[in-house]
Amino acid sequence: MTSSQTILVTGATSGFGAALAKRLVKEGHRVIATGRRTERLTALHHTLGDALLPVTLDMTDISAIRNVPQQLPDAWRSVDVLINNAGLALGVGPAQDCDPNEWETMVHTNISGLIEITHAFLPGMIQRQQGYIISIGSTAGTYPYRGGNVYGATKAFVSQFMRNLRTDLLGTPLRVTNLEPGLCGGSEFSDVRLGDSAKAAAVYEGTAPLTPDDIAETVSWLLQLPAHMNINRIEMMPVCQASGGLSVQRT
Ligand code: NDP
Ligand code: 8X3
Repeated sequence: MTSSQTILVTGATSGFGAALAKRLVKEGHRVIATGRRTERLTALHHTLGDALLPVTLDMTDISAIRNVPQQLPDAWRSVDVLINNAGLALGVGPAQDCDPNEWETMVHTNISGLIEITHAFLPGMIQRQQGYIISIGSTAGTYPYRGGNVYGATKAFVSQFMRNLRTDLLGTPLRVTNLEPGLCGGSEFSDVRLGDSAKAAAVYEGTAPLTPDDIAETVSWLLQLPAHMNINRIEMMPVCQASGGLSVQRT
C-alpha cells in the first residue's frame, strides 16, 4: 500500500492522532480526521489543507458513528484505512475506589465506539476488496498494573477483538493490526487520566518515553508493507521501560 490512500483517524485532535494526520498527509494520503474538539480539527485543516477532512465525532455517540459512512462526501466515502486511535484512561486508583461513571466512559469510548466504527466501515471495505484496520491498543491490555483495572481491560478487549476480526476476515484481502504501545509522552493522555498537568508531567520525569511521532512512524511503516503481509500485533515500549514481574504481599 504505497499509493495515496483515504485514511480515517479517530481522535485526531491531539497526541497520536494529530501526529498520524500530519505524517499521513505529508506522505500523500487523504485523511479524515475525527474528534470532539471541532476547533482543533479546523486548525488541522488550516495547517494541512484539503487533503484533510475534519469530521466532528463523539465516539460515545453510537448513532452518529453508524451514520458516518453515509454522511461523508462522495469523494471521501471509500475509506481504505481505518485507524482506531481515539481512547482514554481515567484515574489510577484501585478498583474499589474508582468512579463507575469513569469506567463507563472508558468502556463506551475504547470498546463500544471502536467496534461500532469498525463495523460501519467493514461492508464498504469488503465490497471494494480493499481495506486495513489498525487499532491502537496498549501494553496495558497485556500487562496488569495497579490502577490499570478497567483501562487495561478495555485494551485487552481491543486486542482480542482485533485477533477475532482477523480470523473473520480470512479469505478477504483486508488486513488487521493491533498496535500496542507502552509509555508514551507528548500527548494529552496523562492530563486526561489524572486531570492535573503537574501530576501528568511527573509521569514522564526522568524517562525518555515513546513519542506520538514514533507511533506515526510505525503506522507509516505498516502502510508501506506489501499487500500479502499482515502484521497481527506490535508491542512497543521505550528502552527505559520493561515489565515488572508479579507482586507479593508479605505479612
Ligand atoms: P490524547 O489524550 O492526546 O488523545 C486522545 C484522542 O482521543 C483525542 O484526540 C480525543 O479527542 C480522542 N477522544 C477521547 N474521547 C473521545 C470521544 N468520546 N469521542 C471522540 N474522540 C475522543 O492521548 P494519546 O494520543 O496518547 O492516545 C491515543 C490512543 O493511544 C488512546 O487510545 C490511548 O489509550 C492509546 N495509548 C496511549 C498511550 C500513551 O502512553 N499515551 C500508550 C498506549 C496507548 P477529543 O477529546 O477532541 O474528542
Ligand atoms: C497507556 C500506557 O502504561 O499508561 O496505554 O497504561 S499505560
